[in-house]
Amino acid sequence: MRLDILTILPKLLEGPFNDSILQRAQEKELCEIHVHDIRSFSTDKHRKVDDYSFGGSAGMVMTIQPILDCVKSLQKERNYDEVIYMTPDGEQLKQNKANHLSLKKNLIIICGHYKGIDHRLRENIITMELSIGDYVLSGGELAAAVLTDSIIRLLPGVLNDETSALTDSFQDNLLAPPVYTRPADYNGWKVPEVLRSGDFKKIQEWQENQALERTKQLRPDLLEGED
Ligand code: 6GU
Repeated sequence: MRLDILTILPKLLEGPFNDSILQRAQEKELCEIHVHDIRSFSTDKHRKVDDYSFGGSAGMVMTIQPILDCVKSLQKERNYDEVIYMTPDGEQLKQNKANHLSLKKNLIIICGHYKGIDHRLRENIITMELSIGDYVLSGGELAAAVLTDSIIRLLPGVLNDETSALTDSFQDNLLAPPVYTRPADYNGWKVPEVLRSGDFKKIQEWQENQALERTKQLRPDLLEGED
């Protein structure tokens, strides 16, 4: 899988992509992540990437030219499955969307700033608009990092058996059961006996039951819809 991320703040994305699981996935050549500085595509002599909003509402708007030129230069090289725009008014990212995107080959992700990008880009080149929740971030970069992490960890070979994504919360619309490690008794705080019984069937039943009960209690909405 190849991800091309367009941003005016490339430095913001260096941290998340150059550590831990995302770094290892790239080193193992399971994915390529390319960060592009939108500003370097600006034909303006001051490398401007934004301008005043028509109609006079407060705040600057990201202009068409540098973003469109960057997207077009990428699309000349290869076919992209989606051109994703990160925006608080997009569809909220859920596990099923991450699963779906992890099967794609090439994705472009555009990070918005200021009051957003010129709406004509959204009408003409964007194929998917995603938000990561009902709150506003200063820009799309952190949201793009969240999206990227949620996709890359699902690629075959990125996680080992012990960290397998199959046992994550949300994969089956259930929260994960509680987990414990040694010591079995920490000054009187005890691990549930069943987990130490060695009875695999009983342990599995307990975990399934805990997952269901915790979901009912903490996230009953997950049990209602398909999302
Ligand atoms: Cl994708 N962008 C911004 N700026 N804020 C957000 C978001 C995205 N998702 C939630 N809040």
